[in-house]
Amino acid sequence: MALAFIAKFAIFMWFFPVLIYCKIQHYKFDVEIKNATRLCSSKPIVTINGLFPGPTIYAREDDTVLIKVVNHVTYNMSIHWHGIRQLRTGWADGPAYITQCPIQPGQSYVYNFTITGQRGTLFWHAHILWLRATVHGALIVLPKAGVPYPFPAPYQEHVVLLGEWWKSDVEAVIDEAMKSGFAPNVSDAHTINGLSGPVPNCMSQEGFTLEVDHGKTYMLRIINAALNEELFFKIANHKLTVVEVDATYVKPFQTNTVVIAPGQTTNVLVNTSHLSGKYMVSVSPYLDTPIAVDNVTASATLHYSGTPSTVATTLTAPPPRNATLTASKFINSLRSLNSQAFPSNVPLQIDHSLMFTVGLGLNRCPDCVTGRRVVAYFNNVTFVMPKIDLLEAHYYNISGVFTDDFPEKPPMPYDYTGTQPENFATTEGTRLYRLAYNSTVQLVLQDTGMIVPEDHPIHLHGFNFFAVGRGIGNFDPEKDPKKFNLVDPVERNTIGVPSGGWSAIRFRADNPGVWFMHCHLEVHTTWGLKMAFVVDNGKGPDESLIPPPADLPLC
Ligand SMILES: *[C@@H]1O[C@H](CO)[C@@H](O)[C@H](O)[C@H]1NC(C)=O
Ligand SMILES: *[C@@H]1O[C@H](CO)[C@@H](O)[C@H](O)[C@H]1NC(C)=O
Ligand SMILES: *[C@@H]1O[C@H](CO)[C@@H](O)[C@H](O)[C@H]1NC(C)=O
Ligand SMILES: *[C@@H]1O[C@H](CO)[C@@H](O)[C@H](O)[C@H]1NC(C)=O
Ligand SMILES: *[C@@H]1O[C@H](CO)[C@@H](O)[C@H](O)[C@H]1NC(C)=O
Ligand SMILES: *[C@@H]1O[C@H](CO)[C@@H](O)[C@H](O)[C@H]1NC(C)=O
Ligand SMILES: *[C@@H]1O[C@H](CO)[C@@H](O)[C@H](O)[C@H]1NC(C)=O
Ligand SMILES: *[C@@H]1O[C@H](CO)[C@@H](O)[C@H](O)[C@H]1NC(C)=O
Ligand SMILES: *[C@@H]1O[C@H](CO)[C@@H](O)[C@H](O)[C@H]1NC(C)=O
Ligand SMILES: *[C@@H]1O[C@H](CO)[C@@H](O)[C@H](O)[C@H]1NC(C)=O
Ligand SMILES: [Cu+2]
Repeated sequence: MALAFIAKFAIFMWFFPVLIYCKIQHYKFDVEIKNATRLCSSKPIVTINGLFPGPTIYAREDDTVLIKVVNHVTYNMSIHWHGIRQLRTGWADGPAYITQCPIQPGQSYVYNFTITGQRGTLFWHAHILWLRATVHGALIVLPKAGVPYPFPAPYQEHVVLLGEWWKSDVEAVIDEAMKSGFAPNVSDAHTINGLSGPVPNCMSQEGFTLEVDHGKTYMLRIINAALNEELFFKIANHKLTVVEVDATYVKPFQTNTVVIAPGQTTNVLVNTSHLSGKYMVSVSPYLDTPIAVDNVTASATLHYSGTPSTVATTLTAPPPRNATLTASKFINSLRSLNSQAFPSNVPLQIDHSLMFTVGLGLNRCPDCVTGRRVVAYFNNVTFVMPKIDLLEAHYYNISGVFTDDFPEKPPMPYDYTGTQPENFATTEGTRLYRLAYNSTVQLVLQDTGMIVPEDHPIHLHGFNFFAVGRGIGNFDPEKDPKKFNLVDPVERNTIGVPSGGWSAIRFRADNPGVWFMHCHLEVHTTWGLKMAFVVDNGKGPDESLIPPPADLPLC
């Protein structure tokens, strides 16, 4: 794996000059079953081009990317280009039944999008069933040719993809949970670039090795592609300088520990200031409420060139799973660059002031083992997936697929983080919230204690947003907005709503289409923690959704 990784990197360096001149990047993704053999368990997995993790996509800002996805497996497939804004090209966004019907077995679809106004580390992943467990890879957007990073150029860059591994088939795991009505099994191991390192009760003990030279600066593009777990990332005896999250630059700051939720990316600079040695890289879960977690630490090695492999690795102790202060300190350190070249255009006038509760509930389920099933909601609405995609329903005015009456406030206000209502039931529906083109939104996401408070990483498609505020307890509409950061709030596409607390975001609806918003813990998405915004076309020439491509899959 290490060799394959280095080889891929070498290929990238080799093709680097090509990228400078090509405005169109072509990729072919063959969806195939491959037998994974170098991991915790050997089993057939769904892959792209037989690789786990999948291939890295490289492009530059302003490039058009064409990816032909050919489905050779028996599962339906769709792929999401996570964090790509897809300006007017919602047809290429990827979530199944939201912006497209699935690519069915034997079919293909060309994702066609142009990367505008973005550069940095993103990733791609399957957006159907639980297939993203193994169907994911990095998507690197380099700055325009000749445009430097707003920090000293690193000597080398490396992708560090974090994931979760189940010994069982992931679809069997979620199917079993849906039948029982309760939580699915947690994973058996975490992975760093597809390898777990030594893990109890696992077949492979192999770990990823990053070869480094002394006295250089390396940039690590860390991506959390795990299904259900927020993660801590550390390197023994090395400080990390954070320079970017979710493909937006941040004011650099130093930390020992990165916290990263599923759906988030973080670029860090690492100085190889030691003369030699082997240093442990640890990846461990962050979950600060008493529910089951895969508590197995994944490890990789930072290996200084010339250090004999017999030398003992310098270890690091991962933070405890409930290290809330470590996580909060990291999150509170994030500030957007807000420079002349990269201004923070935070909306100051708000057209839609929204508040959504985020949490879990319990509904009747005659077919489930106990007659009940855990569900999840925004504003007490458990989202029901439609039979055809919402974007086509919107574009072709097909009635009966969705309504646009998603509640702008919780239907029944109560002490969200205090005593919970006795009734944990939710309503079920396919309800969207409608926005006029270029209108502005403030959205307060309020966690509830229903069943259990929990940190929810909420991901919005089609936009970046500014994280203007965050707090513990119930949001106070009088006091809390006074403390909002409207100057240099971090800009991102996935935000953690702290357990028993709230996060406030702002964005401008300058992208027509239907845009999914959901928890990036896959189990919560499955349970219904999802909704969508429908953004109408504007009046100007470049303010309308483009027509659907001819090969858009049919339902
Ligand atoms: C996958 O690998 C395992 C262990 O090496 C082997 O037992 C199994 O037959 C293989 N399956 C396939 C489909 O190749
Ligand atoms: C990609 O989409 C653009 C419109 O956004 C269109 O002009 C172009 O022909 C498409 N390319 C392919 C190969 O389909
Ligand atoms: C889930 O875990 C239970 C208990 O360890 C085990 O019996 C069951 O087979 C697991 N389910 C799957 C799908 O692996
Ligand atoms: C890493 O090295 C660069 C260049 O020597 C220096 O500017 C920077 O402060 C160093 N960072 C850390 C975390 O030591
Ligand atoms: C992980 O969880 C298992 C069972 O839940 C427990 O037995 C074990 O001690 C835990 N390990 C660590 C390192 O916390
Ligand atoms: C974290 O969990 C440990 C072990 O369960 C406990 O001793 C400690 O008090 C907890 N720390 C916090 C900050 O909750
Ligand atoms: C859908 O309805 C809108 C507004 O009524 C109209 O402008 C548009 O042409 C209709 N589209 C189709 C495909 O019928
Ligand atoms: C959610 O909706 C259900 C079904 O209408 C209702 O019984 C319940 O009281 C509502 N709960 C809240 C917190 O709004
Ligand atoms: C969007 O609204 C802002 C603020 O009102 C305005 O400055 C801008 O020109 C508008 N953009 C478009 C494309 O209409
Ligand atoms: C695949 O998607 C199509 C279109 O929505 C659907 O009819 C079919 O049942 C799906 N197949 C499977 C195996 O889920
Ligand atoms: Cu969640």
